[in-house]
Amino acid sequence: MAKTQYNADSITVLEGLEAVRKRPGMYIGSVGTKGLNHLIYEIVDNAVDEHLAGFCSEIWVTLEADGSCTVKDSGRGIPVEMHKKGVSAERVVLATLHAGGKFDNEAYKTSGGLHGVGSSVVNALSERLDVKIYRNGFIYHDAYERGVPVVELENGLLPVLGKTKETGTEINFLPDGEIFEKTRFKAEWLKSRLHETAYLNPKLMIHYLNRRDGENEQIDYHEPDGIVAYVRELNAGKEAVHEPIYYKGVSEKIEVEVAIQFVDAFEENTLGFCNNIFTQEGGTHLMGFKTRFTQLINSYARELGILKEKDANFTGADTRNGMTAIVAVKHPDPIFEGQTKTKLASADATKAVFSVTGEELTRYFDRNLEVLKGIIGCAEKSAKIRKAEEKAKTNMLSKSKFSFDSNGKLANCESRDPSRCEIFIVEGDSAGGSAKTARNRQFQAILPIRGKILNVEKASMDKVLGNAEIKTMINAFGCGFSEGYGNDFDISKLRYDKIILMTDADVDGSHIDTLLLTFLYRFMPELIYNGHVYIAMPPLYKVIPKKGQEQYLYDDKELERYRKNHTGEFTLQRYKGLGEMDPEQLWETTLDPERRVLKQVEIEDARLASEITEMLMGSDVPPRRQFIYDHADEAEIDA
Ligand code: 0RA
Repeated sequence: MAKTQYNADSITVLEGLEAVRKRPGMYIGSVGTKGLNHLIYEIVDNAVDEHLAGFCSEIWVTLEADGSCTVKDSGRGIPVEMHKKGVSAERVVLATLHAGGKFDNEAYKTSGGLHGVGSSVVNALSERLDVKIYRNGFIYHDAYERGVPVVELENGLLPVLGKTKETGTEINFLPDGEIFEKTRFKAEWLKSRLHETAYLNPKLMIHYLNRRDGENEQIDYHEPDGIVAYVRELNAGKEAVHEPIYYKGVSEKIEVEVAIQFVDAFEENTLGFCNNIFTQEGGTHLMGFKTRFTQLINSYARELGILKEKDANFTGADTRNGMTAIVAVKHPDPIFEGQTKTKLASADATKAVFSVTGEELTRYFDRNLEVLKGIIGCAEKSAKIRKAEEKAKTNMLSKSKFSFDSNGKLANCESRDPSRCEIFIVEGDSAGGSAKTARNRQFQAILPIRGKILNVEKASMDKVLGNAEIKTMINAFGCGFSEGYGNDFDISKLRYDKIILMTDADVDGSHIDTLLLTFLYRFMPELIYNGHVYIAMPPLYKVIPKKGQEQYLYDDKELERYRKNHTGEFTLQRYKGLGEMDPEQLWETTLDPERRVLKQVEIEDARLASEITEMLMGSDVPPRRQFIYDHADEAEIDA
């Protein structure tokens, strides 16, 4: 009698999860490392929902030694009671695909993961998933394999493991190697995400524990100062113009919370969130904030006589020069759009943020005149530079618009079909020369660059645009560029499907990669987001055995493996740089699409990259090297 009854309902249940296994990308974005990490975020988001509903103060996230992940929370516990479908509600939560809101519960409307789905998706994509529920004084247990329950129910209800005074949910899951390309969670991304969650939920305590071999680490994320602390952290190490400004309010049933702090720098860093979700592509909430902020600064500047009657208004970008801001809204029923569904589209969010910002910032500036003057000072600086640079830009572009290669170094390819074309940015003239000989001129263009390119973080706009290397790249790519003050970028004009950085496998080469990536990130970020940027991986060694095949080895691990698996005598040739390879070798190892190894540059998210870029371009060298090395294994291999 204790046997599980598979009735019609449970069959549809299984079909529901099959859909997830068939098209995982639809539910978690991708089956790469990003999608893999997303599994953890789905469960954590559910726990955060419990927090938002007022029932959960702590979350424990553990990367286990066996490669699985455990997420435990002190919420109410997933309901275990009999559901109208005839089984424990837990089975309905974990084994049915929920279209949208969880359990028709109004309290849950302000929550939700990126794709609006829940734990059942994680269940479907896990080789195994084990759940313990602390509720009603008991610990209940259930388990699944690839979404299929493997625990027998008793009259439809879960078995009890024991008694408890606690409440909450504990889910341990192992991602399915049949679904994911790699099953190793990226700890750095997870930590960054958990920290962000802590900033956005100041009353929440998140315990992170890494038990994986050689990585043991334990961090508690608790940020009682919330987004004010977040802004401080983003600005750490920079010269602040004032103490952070904080305000919140409710309008149109939308909760609005904002923290702002200006620093003495020519950059803007405004991050938007809706219901705890980072809106990478921005949206209506930021629009409302920016519009009202610009209006306020302009009207105050006139009132104070800083802008005279004849003066033009500050532009929006002027008023945000040096700004770091977080705009977080809680929307009862948000609409997301955009390529990655991370752009808030709800029109009422514009109104709400506009109105709360107008009211609260006016109140603040009226009482803090010095802060206001400091912020207007940032706008004045920006306007001055903008005017000078607009001039420089017109001069520069009018000179070079139609000269395709301003210093004659580019060896372009013959094809004009961008989907086939590749451009190699090659370090050094000698490697550049070899590459020009070695390439397939049909579709491979070579652009040699000499030494270290300009550090765009430190240089002014006219200097950047005056730099020969950069000018040549902009002209060669053909898609223009975007920068704080204007946007001429048009990806549809891109002349090459792949932009491949080809530098020596040493620290100098990595430094050049970093400078090039910084340039691309700042001026043409879409190229990175859309996966057009690659790093070529030239081999480190060539082994020439007495008997048998010569072979290229791409890193020390491969060499180690080779030594283990080969007994005979062999000569080992170490390449110090690309320049040491003759054209034929260069073709075989680095240019030939059939044999080369490329890493696609993937930026997990713009924030992380921007932080790293700034950190890198600071004056101290050690973290810079560290990044370069760390970054090297981040990118996914595209052989
Ligand atoms: C459905 C309904 C309720 C809570 C949950 C699901 C829930 C899911 C997860 C996933 C991880 N931790 C979780 N905690 C709770 C409402 C519970 C109630 O009304 O008692």
